[in-house]
Amino acid sequence: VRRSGNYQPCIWDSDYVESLESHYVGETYARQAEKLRGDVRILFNNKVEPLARLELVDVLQRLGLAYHFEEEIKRTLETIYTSSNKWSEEDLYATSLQFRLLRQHGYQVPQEVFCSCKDKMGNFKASLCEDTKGMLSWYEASYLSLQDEVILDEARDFTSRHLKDIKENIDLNLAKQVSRALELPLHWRMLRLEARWFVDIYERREDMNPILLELAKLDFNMVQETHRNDLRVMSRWWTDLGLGKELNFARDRLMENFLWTVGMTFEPQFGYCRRMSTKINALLTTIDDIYDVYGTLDELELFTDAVERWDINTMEQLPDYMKICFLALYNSVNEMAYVALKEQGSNIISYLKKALVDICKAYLLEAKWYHNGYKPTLEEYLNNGWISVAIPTMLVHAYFFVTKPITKEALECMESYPNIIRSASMIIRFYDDLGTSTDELQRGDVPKSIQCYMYETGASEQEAREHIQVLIRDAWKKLNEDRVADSPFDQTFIEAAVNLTRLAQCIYLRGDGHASQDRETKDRVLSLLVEPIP
Ligand code: F3P
Ligand code: MN
Ligand code: MN
Ligand code: MN
Ligand code: MN
Repeated sequence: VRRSGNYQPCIWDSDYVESLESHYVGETYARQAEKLRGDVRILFNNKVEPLARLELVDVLQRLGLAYHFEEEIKRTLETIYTSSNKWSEEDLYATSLQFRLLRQHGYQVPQEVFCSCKDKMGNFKASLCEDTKGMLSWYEASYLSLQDEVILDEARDFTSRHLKDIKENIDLNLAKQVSRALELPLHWRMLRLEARWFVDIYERREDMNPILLELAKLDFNMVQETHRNDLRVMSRWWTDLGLGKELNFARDRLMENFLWTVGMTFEPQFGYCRRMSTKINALLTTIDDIYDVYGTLDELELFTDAVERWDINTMEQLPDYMKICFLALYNSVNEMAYVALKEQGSNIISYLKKALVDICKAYLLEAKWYHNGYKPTLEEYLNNGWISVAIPTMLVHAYFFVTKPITKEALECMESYPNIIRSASMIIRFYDDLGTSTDELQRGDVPKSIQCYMYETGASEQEAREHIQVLIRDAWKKLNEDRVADSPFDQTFIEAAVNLTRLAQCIYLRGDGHASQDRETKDRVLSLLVEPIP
């Protein structure tokens, strides 16, 4: 007997999505933005104090404007890095800010810069706690830790413990930042959502610079406009494709699938990447439901075989509902390969196909486990789970959408999935399981990481969830190392992997934000894609 995911219907009407209007287009806005960017460049020259320059970089990043000032930011940090062997030991706030920004941009800065925070007994000085701004800055810095950095682990514990305790009447804006940071550190947050939030905070700050504020609002709205354009096109594509309606056991989630791509690369020039990645996401979400929910084991073997052979003749063996899905995948992916061949002269079809075969095999293995009632160990589950979470497949495709030229070195590296992809995927598997496994088990599914750990160790669900949180923290340290390690990939691709991790954290923070259509999921779409900043 066939199952259904019993997912809520899609709440977004495609006519509504396609009729969303454009406001922030045309010469006037473009010229205004250009002028403001020029004004900000002057700010870079005016600020001489290292701390003031670091703060400018920080604010630009938080406002979502850093991508316009990459050169200026690079030069600023380079100067600070080379000229400062002196870390201002007196100022926890400045030291932490400098540490965080330098590490974020790939500079090697030792954790030992925080040694001066300890007393002779090796404990952090109690007096530090009085400096809330410094503690917050230090807390955020501690999330850039690498593996085996004990001082930073201690700093994270120390700062989070004391930030939770702050009750004195501190500045309201600062209090808001503290509670938000305690929920999730800046380093883990989805960029666009953070920018949207920070614009409101920044507006109320005493030291607010009106030029930065105006540019931040205008730029956010102009970027949102390009996203809306991509979204309209993809909504039309999805509606015409008709899979969401045809396969009514599956999630019909164009908006959410699109949101993943905005989380991955938001900059206006990557529209092609967003559009093609939306196709991949929508197809994978549907195929995932075929394997997890609807298909029989025999059918799933046939589908996996069809993808492996990548031959339309094998379509004949598939049941009708799979035929339409297979052909949609086959046509979409071949078209992506066609564009790469035409524009870059690279034949990438075997790479795309391999990524698809890998995920179908991972899906199939989970389906076998489920149908046989098999309970894998956590390790066994994760060896497969980092692929079945779809991130490797998404990122291999995304590589081709953002990279010019495609290099032989990167291709070779891609075949066996580089560490940056592995680390990001593993973290996202954990986030996904924390957010979705309750519903999944109710629906009938393999044990996810939480349950595997429970069976293996006899832990309670609560303990298992805490254990997964520890694994996430460790995996982030690995990801921090991978993102600055030597690799044949450019920064856009590397940051895409990190950004996907941030997005997943946000999607799954309070449940299954990919499938559910609740208030929070809806608000996220509205504030990022629909409503401009007033
Ligand atoms: C991992 C999945 C999905 C969400 C991934 C997001 C995409 C493809 C945009 C579908 F493929 O979530 P789900 O929770 O059902 O994955 P799982 O691997 O747990 O079945
Ligand atoms: Mn549907
Ligand atoms: Mn699933
Ligand atoms: Mn699945
Ligand atoms: Mn899941």
